[in-house]
Amino acid sequence: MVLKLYSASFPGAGGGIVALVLAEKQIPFEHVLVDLKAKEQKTPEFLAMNPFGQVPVIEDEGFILYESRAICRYLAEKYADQGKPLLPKGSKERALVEQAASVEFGDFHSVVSKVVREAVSKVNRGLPIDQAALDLSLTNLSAKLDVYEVILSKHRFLAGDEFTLADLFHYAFAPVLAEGGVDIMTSKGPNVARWWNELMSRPAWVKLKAEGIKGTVG
Ligand SMILES: N[C@@H](CCC(=O)N[C@@H](CS)C(=O)NCC(=O)O)C(=O)O
Repeated sequence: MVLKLYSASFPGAGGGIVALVLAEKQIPFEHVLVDLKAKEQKTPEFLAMNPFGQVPVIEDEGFILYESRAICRYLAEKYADQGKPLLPKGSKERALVEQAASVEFGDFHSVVSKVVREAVSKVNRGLPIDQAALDLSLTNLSAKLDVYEVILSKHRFLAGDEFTLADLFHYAFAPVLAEGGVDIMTSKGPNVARWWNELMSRPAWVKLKAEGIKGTVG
Protein backbone atom coordinates (compact mmCIF):
# COMPACT_ATOMS: atom_id res chain seq x y z
CA MET A 1 0.00 0.00 0.00
CA VAL A 2 1.50 3.30 -1.09
CA LEU A 3 2.20 5.97 1.53
CA LYS A 4 -0.45 8.71 1.72
CA LEU A 5 0.32 12.35 2.48
CA TYR A 6 -2.65 14.44 3.61
CA SER A 7 -1.92 18.14 3.19
CA ALA A 8 -2.72 21.32 1.33
CA SER A 9 -0.83 21.80 -1.96
CA PHE A 10 1.10 24.86 -0.78
CA PRO A 11 4.84 24.00 -0.49
CA GLY A 12 6.02 26.62 2.07
CA ALA A 13 4.77 25.01 5.30
CA GLY A 14 4.68 21.68 7.15
CA GLY A 15 3.34 19.70 4.19
CA GLY A 16 6.16 21.15 2.10
CA ILE A 17 8.93 19.80 4.30
CA VAL A 18 7.33 16.35 4.27
CA ALA A 19 6.99 16.52 0.46
CA LEU A 20 10.65 17.54 0.26
CA VAL A 21 11.78 14.52 2.28
CA LEU A 22 9.62 12.29 0.04
CA ALA A 23 11.33 13.84 -3.01
CA GLU A 24 14.89 13.72 -1.62
CA LYS A 25 14.39 10.08 -0.56
CA GLN A 26 12.54 9.17 -3.79
CA ILE A 27 9.61 7.67 -1.87
CA PRO A 28 6.48 7.11 -3.99
CA PHE A 29 3.37 8.60 -2.41
CA GLU A 30 -0.25 9.48 -3.00
CA HIS A 31 -1.22 13.06 -2.19
CA VAL A 32 -4.60 13.49 -0.53
CA LEU A 33 -5.50 17.16 -0.88
CA VAL A 34 -7.10 18.58 2.26
CA ASP A 35 -9.18 21.71 1.65
CA LEU A 36 -8.33 23.82 4.70
CA LYS A 37 -10.79 26.60 3.75
CA ALA A 38 -13.59 24.01 3.69
CA LYS A 39 -12.33 22.82 7.13
CA GLU A 40 -11.80 19.27 5.89
CA GLN A 41 -9.11 19.00 8.61
CA LYS A 42 -11.83 19.27 11.27
CA THR A 43 -14.07 16.41 10.11
CA PRO A 44 -14.49 13.44 12.50
CA GLU A 45 -12.58 11.23 10.00
CA PHE A 46 -9.62 13.62 9.94
CA LEU A 47 -9.68 14.23 13.71
CA ALA A 48 -9.41 10.46 14.16
CA MET A 49 -5.99 10.75 12.44
CA ASN A 50 -4.87 14.03 14.03
CA PRO A 51 -6.87 15.16 17.06
CA PHE A 52 -5.41 18.68 16.61
CA GLY A 53 -7.18 18.92 13.24
CA GLN A 54 -4.14 20.04 11.28
CA VAL A 55 -2.11 18.95 8.28
CA PRO A 56 0.24 17.31 7.40
CA VAL A 57 -0.56 13.71 8.29
CA ILE A 58 0.84 10.55 6.75
CA GLU A 59 -0.55 7.04 6.57
CA ASP A 60 2.08 4.39 6.00
CA GLU A 61 0.63 0.87 5.82
CA GLY A 62 -1.93 1.70 8.51
CA PHE A 63 0.53 3.70 10.63
CA ILE A 64 -0.74 7.26 11.14
CA LEU A 65 1.64 10.09 12.04
CA TYR A 66 1.16 13.85 12.35
CA GLU A 67 3.55 16.76 13.12
CA SER A 68 5.66 17.63 10.10
CA ARG A 69 9.09 17.34 11.71
CA ALA A 70 8.23 14.00 13.36
CA ILE A 71 7.09 12.72 9.95
CA CYS A 72 10.33 13.92 8.32
CA ARG A 73 12.43 12.14 10.95
CA TYR A 74 10.41 8.94 10.56
CA LEU A 75 10.84 8.92 6.77
CA ALA A 76 14.54 9.82 6.92
CA GLU A 77 15.11 6.92 9.34
CA LYS A 78 12.93 4.38 7.56
CA TYR A 79 14.48 5.15 4.17
CA ALA A 80 17.99 5.83 5.49
CA ASP A 81 19.65 3.95 2.64
CA GLN A 82 17.46 5.27 -0.17
CA GLY A 83 17.83 8.59 -2.03
CA LYS A 84 19.77 11.46 -0.43
CA PRO A 85 21.01 10.84 3.14
CA LEU A 86 19.35 13.35 5.51
CA LEU A 87 20.48 12.00 8.90
CA PRO A 88 24.06 10.95 9.68
CA LYS A 89 24.56 7.56 11.32
CA GLY A 90 27.20 8.47 13.96
CA SER A 91 25.86 9.48 17.36
CA LYS A 92 27.88 12.71 17.56
CA GLU A 93 27.00 13.73 14.01
CA ARG A 94 23.34 12.93 14.72
CA ALA A 95 23.48 14.98 17.94
CA LEU A 96 24.75 17.97 15.96
CA VAL A 97 21.78 17.63 13.60
CA GLU A 98 19.39 17.51 16.58
CA GLN A 99 21.12 20.55 18.08
CA ALA A 100 20.57 22.58 14.90
CA ALA A 101 17.02 21.19 14.52
CA SER A 102 16.17 22.27 18.07
CA VAL A 103 17.37 25.78 17.28
CA GLU A 104 15.22 25.76 14.13
CA PHE A 105 12.04 24.76 15.97
CA GLY A 106 12.61 26.59 19.25
CA ASP A 107 14.15 29.82 18.01
CA PHE A 108 14.03 30.28 14.24
CA HIS A 109 10.57 28.96 13.32
CA SER A 110 8.87 30.76 16.18
CA VAL A 111 10.09 34.18 15.00
CA VAL A 112 9.79 33.49 11.25
CA SER A 113 6.15 32.49 11.69
CA LYS A 114 5.46 35.83 13.44
CA VAL A 115 7.08 37.77 10.57
CA VAL A 116 5.11 35.73 8.00
CA ARG A 117 1.86 36.33 9.89
CA GLU A 118 2.32 40.12 9.78
CA ALA A 119 4.14 40.64 6.46
CA VAL A 120 2.42 37.99 4.34
CA SER A 121 -0.73 36.39 5.80
CA LYS A 122 -2.33 39.63 7.01
CA VAL A 123 -1.36 41.50 3.82
CA ASN A 124 -2.84 38.72 1.65
CA ARG A 125 -6.08 38.87 3.63
CA GLY A 126 -6.22 42.68 3.53
CA LEU A 127 -5.88 42.91 7.33
CA PRO A 128 -3.99 45.75 9.06
CA ILE A 129 -0.37 44.96 10.02
CA ASP A 130 0.76 45.34 13.64
CA GLN A 131 3.94 47.28 12.77
CA ALA A 132 5.36 47.11 16.30
CA ALA A 133 4.95 43.30 16.37
CA LEU A 134 6.52 43.03 12.91
CA ASP A 135 9.50 45.22 13.88
CA LEU A 136 10.09 43.23 17.07
CA SER A 137 9.93 39.90 15.20
CA LEU A 138 12.31 41.19 12.53
CA THR A 139 14.77 42.31 15.23
CA ASN A 140 14.54 38.88 16.88
CA LEU A 141 14.99 37.09 13.54
CA SER A 142 17.95 39.29 12.70
CA ALA A 143 19.63 38.35 16.00
CA LYS A 144 19.16 34.62 15.25
CA LEU A 145 20.60 35.06 11.78
CA ASP A 146 23.67 36.84 13.23
CA VAL A 147 24.44 33.59 15.05
CA TYR A 148 23.66 31.54 11.91
CA GLU A 149 26.23 33.72 10.11
CA VAL A 150 28.93 32.63 12.60
CA ILE A 151 27.91 28.95 12.36
CA LEU A 152 27.77 29.02 8.56
CA SER A 153 31.19 30.69 8.36
CA LYS A 154 32.59 27.42 9.77
CA HIS A 155 30.76 24.87 7.63
CA ARG A 156 28.61 24.66 4.52
CA PHE A 157 25.38 23.62 6.26
CA LEU A 158 24.01 24.08 9.78
CA ALA A 159 25.21 20.76 11.22
CA GLY A 160 28.38 20.31 9.18
CA ASP A 161 29.31 20.06 5.52
CA GLU A 162 26.37 17.87 4.52
CA PHE A 163 22.74 18.89 3.92
CA THR A 164 20.58 17.35 6.68
CA LEU A 165 17.08 17.53 8.14
CA ALA A 166 18.27 20.50 10.22
CA ASP A 167 18.65 22.53 7.00
CA LEU A 168 15.52 21.03 5.45
CA PHE A 169 13.29 22.09 8.35
CA HIS A 170 14.02 25.72 7.37
CA TYR A 171 11.85 25.33 4.25
CA ALA A 172 8.82 25.46 6.57
CA PHE A 173 7.77 29.12 6.25
CA ALA A 174 11.10 30.94 5.63
CA PRO A 175 10.71 30.75 1.80
CA VAL A 176 7.43 32.67 2.23
CA LEU A 177 9.33 35.70 3.58
CA ALA A 178 10.36 36.72 0.05
CA GLU A 179 6.66 36.83 -0.95
CA GLY A 180 6.17 39.58 1.62
CA GLY A 181 9.21 41.47 0.28
CA VAL A 182 11.29 40.48 3.34
CA ASP A 183 14.80 39.80 1.98
CA ILE A 184 16.46 39.15 5.35
CA MET A 185 17.61 35.62 4.38
CA THR A 186 19.84 37.00 1.63
CA SER A 187 20.78 40.41 3.05
CA LYS A 188 21.98 39.54 6.57
CA GLY A 189 25.43 38.19 5.85
CA PRO A 190 27.43 36.45 3.12
CA ASN A 191 27.35 32.99 4.69
CA VAL A 192 23.64 33.00 5.50
CA ALA A 193 22.99 34.23 1.92
CA ARG A 194 25.21 31.51 0.42
CA TRP A 195 23.46 28.83 2.50
CA TRP A 196 19.97 30.15 1.77
CA ASN A 197 20.64 30.51 -1.98
CA GLU A 198 21.92 26.93 -2.01
CA LEU A 199 18.72 25.73 -0.28
CA MET A 200 16.52 27.75 -2.63
CA SER A 201 18.23 26.28 -5.70
CA ARG A 202 18.15 22.66 -4.54
CA PRO A 203 16.45 20.74 -7.39
CA ALA A 204 13.82 19.05 -5.19
CA TRP A 205 12.76 22.46 -3.83
CA VAL A 206 12.75 24.19 -7.24
CA LYS A 207 10.42 21.46 -8.56
CA LEU A 208 8.17 21.51 -5.50
CA LYS A 209 7.88 25.30 -5.60
CA ALA A 210 7.00 25.26 -9.31
CA GLU A 211 4.49 22.39 -9.14
CA GLY A 212 3.09 22.50 -5.58
CA ILE A 213 2.65 19.28 -3.63
CA LYS A 214 1.67 16.52 -6.05
CA GLY A 215 1.77 12.79 -5.46
CA THR A 216 3.92 10.53 -7.58
CA VAL A 217 1.17 7.88 -7.76
CA GLY A 218 -2.60 7.81 -7.41
N1 LIG B 1 3.22 21.77 14.34
C1 LIG B 1 2.39 21.35 13.23
C2 LIG B 1 1.70 22.57 12.66
C3 LIG B 1 0.65 22.17 11.68
C4 LIG B 1 -0.09 23.37 11.09
O1 LIG B 1 0.01 24.51 11.57
N2 LIG B 1 -0.84 23.11 10.02
C5 LIG B 1 -1.62 24.13 9.37
C6 LIG B 1 -1.25 24.23 7.90
S1 LIG B 1 0.45 24.55 7.66
C7 LIG B 1 -3.08 23.74 9.44
O2 LIG B 1 -3.44 22.58 9.37
N3 LIG B 1 -3.93 24.76 9.54
C8 LIG B 1 -5.35 24.59 9.56
C9 LIG B 1 -5.91 24.58 10.95
O3 LIG B 1 -5.15 24.78 11.93
O4 LIG B 1 -7.12 24.41 11.06
C10 LIG B 1 3.27 20.65 12.17
O5 LIG B 1 4.44 21.04 12.02
O6 LIG B 1 2.81 19.70 11.52
